[in-house]
Amino acid sequence: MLADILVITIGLAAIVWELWFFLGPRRAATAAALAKTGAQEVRVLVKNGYDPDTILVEAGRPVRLHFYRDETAECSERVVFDNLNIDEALPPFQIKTIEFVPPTPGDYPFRCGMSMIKGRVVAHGGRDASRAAAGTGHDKHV
Ligand SMILES: [Cu+2]
Repeated sequence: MLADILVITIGLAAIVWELWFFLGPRRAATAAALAKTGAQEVRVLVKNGYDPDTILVEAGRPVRLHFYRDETAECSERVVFDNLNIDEALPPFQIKTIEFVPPTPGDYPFRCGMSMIKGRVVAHGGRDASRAAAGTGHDKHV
């Protein structure tokens, strides 16, 4: 009887953890900070994934993503933006800046060379989101 309760309890705990893991809160999207140059800049930590993995920008303005690859795992050694024709190496423990201008509002997904880790740049038409967030939201990787 006690063993049954234990098994059920462990089973329920596993289910709850699994639900939380797959359905729980995601990291919030990060709005790019608008630099004095007019470029929209974000630092992206590359370690077991991309952090942040959702980046909000304004379409038609230069975007500069500063990828810092804090690992040597082969998985993340390249970063690929399929719909921008970008495929670049990310040297470990260095900052690699990827620069582009999202031509139109929409989604610009990026991924590692094997599509195992993923992120996306979401370009919007208005200006408010990136202005409101200018200067904030990216200091945790400094
Ligand atoms: Cu990979």
